[in-house]
Amino acid sequence: MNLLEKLNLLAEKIDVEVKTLKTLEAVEAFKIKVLGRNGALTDLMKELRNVPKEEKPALGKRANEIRQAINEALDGLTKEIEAEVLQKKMEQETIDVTLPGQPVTQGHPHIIEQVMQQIEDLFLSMGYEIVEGTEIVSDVMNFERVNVPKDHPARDMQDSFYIDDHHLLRTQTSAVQPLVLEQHDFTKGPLKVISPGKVYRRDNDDATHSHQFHQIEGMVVAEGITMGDLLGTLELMSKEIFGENREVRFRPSYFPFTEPSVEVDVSCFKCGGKGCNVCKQSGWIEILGAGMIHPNVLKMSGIDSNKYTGFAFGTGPDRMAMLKYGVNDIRQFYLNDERFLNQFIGGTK
Ligand code: FA5
Ligand code: MG
Repeated sequence: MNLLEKLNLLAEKIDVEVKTLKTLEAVEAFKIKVLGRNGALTDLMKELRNVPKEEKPALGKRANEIRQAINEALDGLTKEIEAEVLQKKMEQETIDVTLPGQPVTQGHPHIIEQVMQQIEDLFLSMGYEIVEGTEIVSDVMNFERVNVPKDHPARDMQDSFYIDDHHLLRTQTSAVQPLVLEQHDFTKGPLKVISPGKVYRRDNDDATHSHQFHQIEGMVVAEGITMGDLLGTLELMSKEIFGENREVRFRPSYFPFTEPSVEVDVSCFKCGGKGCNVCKQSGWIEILGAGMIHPNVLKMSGIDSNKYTGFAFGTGPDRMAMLKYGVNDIRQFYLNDERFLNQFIGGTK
């Protein structure tokens, strides 16, 4: 077989083989097999050296035609395969707008936050201001300035987390009282303030006690404020949170910073007053302490206690949320179990 015949035979074989190539990898491999350094066509070109001079131009031309035809065929094939790959990818990735979307989880305020907001709204509507205190306070503000000196036995009721000898995590929002009292300008009108926030105690956790909980302090100071104002205010708040029909009782109590003092209890939601493990068999759950601000507290903040009187209260929103929603263990609020929390998405009203 002469070289021209060999070239033509190769061209025919290539025509057939090109049609079987299906992937970019196969195209590339085929190109090397034919046009590479030891490729089939390259090998035939080497034989050109041995043919008579006058035959060389025609054979060279034929060889070049074949090479060009192969290149064109393979380029075209490459484009076709690439287009097919793209098409497949687009088909696979098309968005089906009729499929249901990914659900978006929407958060909601924690149940205690909801109760606190409800209390805040009530007092804002009555013209109270909201002030924020800090959670780390001095021993002076948490205790001494509210009439609880160093050796006072009342300190035992509020065992505390100390940070150093003089600072602690506040055990009560009453720690804001001295600051609020000393800053108020009575020529501008009465003092009416609430102060919500977290407080901390070394209490042993049980169904109604947590080592971290919330309080909302309330204070009203002006000329002529009486115990009647306090009781009316507390009754209003209880009705707002628990409705008209829940039983609420006032019980005489003791706080070093109020005189006289009261505590407010709400009938236990679980036993209805008979006594059970939630209410410690008493039938009642305490929600707040309150009283008429002790003259010593006013005096220590530079207020004339003969001219001005006032009341203060410290409510526990955690306990209120328990009572309002029948939650039988305060620790549920702090476990962050969504199954529990998601029961209260609806709001408090
Ligand atoms: C006080 O903390 C006083 N500062 C309240 C006060 C303010 C009295 C102003 C007079 C004038 P007491 O320790 O009783 O008082 O706590 C108040 C309320 O906080 C309780 O009625 C209860 O609702 C809540 N509370 C107390 N300890 C805990 C606790 N460990 N876990 C959850 N709630 C608590
Ligand atoms: Mg108490």
